[in-house]
Amino acid sequence: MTEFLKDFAKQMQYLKKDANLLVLTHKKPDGDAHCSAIAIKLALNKLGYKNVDINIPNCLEDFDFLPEFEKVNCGLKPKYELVIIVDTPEFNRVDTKVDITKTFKVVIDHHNTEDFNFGELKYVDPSATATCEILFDFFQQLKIKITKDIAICLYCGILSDTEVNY
Ligand SMILES: [Mn+2]
Repeated sequence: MTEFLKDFAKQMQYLKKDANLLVLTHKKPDGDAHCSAIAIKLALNKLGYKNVDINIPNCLEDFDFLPEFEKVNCGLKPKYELVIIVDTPEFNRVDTKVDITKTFKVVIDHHNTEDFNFGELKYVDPSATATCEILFDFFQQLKIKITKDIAICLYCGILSDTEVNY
């Protein structure tokens, strides 16, 4: 993760705190998709980025207990300066109508695939049970405080991808 962290930090320093950032995930979003997208948004807010939108076109009401769920799909803009895509390694699985073809893409995922076919900056760890598990380490490394809201997202994402249903 060290190399990714270095590249990520470098990329972020080009952005002003009021830059428009977008978070996306895959079609037919599952628990880890919803949770990791919201967790990233909350973390970017903690880093001082104020304008972070989340686009999950077919987001599920099942997840309306998640923090800031009501902000998903709100305030979408035609263009973004950076997009973070979670939980999918395939460009054709990314779900959005926003044109991101020319936008700098950061991809974070845990799927074991050779079809990892996009992203200017990517981090994949197939040994992780969920993208949310990767995010826990990522946030720790970035010294982002794991708030209650972030913890709810990470916990639910891991629970959802490990099929542990208490
Ligand atoms: Mn997942």
